[in-house]
Amino acid sequence: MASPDQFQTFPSKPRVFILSDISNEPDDAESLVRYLLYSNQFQTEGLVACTSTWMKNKVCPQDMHKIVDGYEKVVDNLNAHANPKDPYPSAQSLKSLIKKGAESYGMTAVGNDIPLSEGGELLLERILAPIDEPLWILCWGGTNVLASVLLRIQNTYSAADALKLRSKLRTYTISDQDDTGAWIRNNYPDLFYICSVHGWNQYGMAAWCGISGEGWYGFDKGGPDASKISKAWIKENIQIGPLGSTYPDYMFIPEGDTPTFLYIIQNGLGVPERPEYGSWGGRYIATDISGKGTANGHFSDTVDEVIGLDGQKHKSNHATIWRWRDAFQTDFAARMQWSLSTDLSKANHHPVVVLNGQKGLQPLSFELEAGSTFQLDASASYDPDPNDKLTFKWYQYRDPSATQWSVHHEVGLLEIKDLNEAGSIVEVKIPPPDKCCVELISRAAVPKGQVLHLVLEVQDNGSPNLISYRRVIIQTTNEKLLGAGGGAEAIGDTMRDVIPSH
Ligand SMILES: [Ca+2]
Ligand SMILES: [Ca+2]
Repeated sequence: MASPDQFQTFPSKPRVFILSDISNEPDDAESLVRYLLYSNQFQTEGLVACTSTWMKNKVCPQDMHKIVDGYEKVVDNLNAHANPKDPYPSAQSLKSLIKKGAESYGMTAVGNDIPLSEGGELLLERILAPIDEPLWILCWGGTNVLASVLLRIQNTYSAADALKLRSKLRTYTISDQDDTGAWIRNNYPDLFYICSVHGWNQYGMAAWCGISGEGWYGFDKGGPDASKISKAWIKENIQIGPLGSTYPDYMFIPEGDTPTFLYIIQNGLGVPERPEYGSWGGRYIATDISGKGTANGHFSDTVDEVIGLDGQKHKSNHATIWRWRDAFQTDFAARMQWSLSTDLSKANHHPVVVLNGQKGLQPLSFELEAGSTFQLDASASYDPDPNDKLTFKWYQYRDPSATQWSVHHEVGLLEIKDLNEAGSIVEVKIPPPDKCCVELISRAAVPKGQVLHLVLEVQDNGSPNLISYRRVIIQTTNEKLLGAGGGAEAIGDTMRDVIPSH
C-alpha cells in the first residue's frame, strides 16, 4: 500500500488569482474543474467571474459555486491521495474567494471615478497584502478587473510605489478578450504579461490553442495526437464522479484557458519566472530582450520544433503546448480517479524524482566547461506505489537555448550515454567550444557560451501512467577561449579585396 507521506510535496505554492468569463461558453467551467484537482499545490487567492467580448454585460459566479459544490463532495477523497503536508483547500474557503467582476465590457469599467467591482476590491487587497511572493493573475476572459485595479494603484500611490506593487504581479492572459489588454500593455509596459498577440479574434494564431485546437483552427496537421481530447475520451476519463460530472461537453475546443495554470503546475518541468524555458503551459519569449528600462514585461509567442504523431517535424507556437499533451491529459485522468475513492490501491501516484541526491522540483544548475563530461544520477528516485516500475528518459530540450529561428544550426548537442541498465544514471558530454562557446557571426570565442537544457522524464507503469520531470540547466564555459575561427569582425572582412580600377 502506498504511504501518503511518500507522495510529492510542494514546499512553496504559487499564489493564484483567476479572472474567468465563465459561462460565455463551456470551456472555462472545464478549466476550473481541472484547476481544482491541482489546488493543493497552489495558494488560491481569488476566483472572479468577469466579462469578455463574448459575454459583455453579465458575469456568472454561480457556475463557479456549482463546480465547487462538486469539489466539496470529493475533497476528502482527494486528500487521501495528497501528501498530508499539502492538503486540498476546503470548499468553503474556495467559495469565500468567488466574487463578481464588473458587469460591463472592457474599458467602460475602468476610470478614475468608477468604483472597483467586488472582484476588483479582492484583487487590490491581495496585491497590497504584505507578502513578497509573486501573485499569478490568470486571465481566462477579459482583463478589465485587472485594468481597473492597476489604474486605482496608479491613482493612489507614488510612481515608484506603484511600480513596486506591479513588480509582484505575474500575468498570463488568453489573448486579448476585451479592449483593456492593449491598454494595460501600453500603460504598464513593465508588467510581467504573457500573452499571444495577434489580430482581433484570430485565436488560431495563439500559442494557447495548442491545448486542443488543431481540429477547429486547422494547424500542424498530422502533428498533435487528438485521441485524448476526443469527446469519447473525456466522457470515459474525466466526466466521472461528483466533480467530473460538473465538466460540461465542449462546443468549440476544450479548455482554451487551461494553459494559464498548466504553466505553473509544479511537476519539475517549468520555471515560471522564465517563460522562454517552456512548460506544459507553453513557451513564450520577451518581445523586447534588451533588458533596459522597464519596457520589457511582455512575453509573446515563439516556436518549438517537435516530431509529431506522423513522424514529421512540426514547428509552431502551438507545438510548445501540444508536445506535452499526452502527459497533461493522462495526469488529469489520474487525478480524476483520486476524486472517486480514498482507496490508494485503486489509483496511481506520481514518481518522486531524486537527482544527484536532491529531492524536490527545482531545476539543477551547473556551469560546465565545453567538451567536458559529467554524471547525472537519478537512481534514488522512487514511486510511492509499491509495485510500480520506473523508466528514465533523458533528452536535450534544444529550443530554449536558441536565439535564432534555426535551432539545428545554432544550438550545440549534448551527448547522453546510459551508465546502468535501468537508465537512471547517465554520462553527459558538453559540446566542444566551437559548437557552444563562440559568437554567432564573428565566431569569436566567448568565456560563457550557450545555456543548454536537459530534461529528465521519470515515468511509472501504473494506470494511467504518470510522469514527473526534472530540468538540468547547463551554463557552458570556455576558460581558455578555444574554438574560435571561421568568422569575421565585419562582413566586409569576408569580401574579396577590392581591385583598384587603375
Ligand atoms: Ca474564457
Ligand atoms: Ca505510481
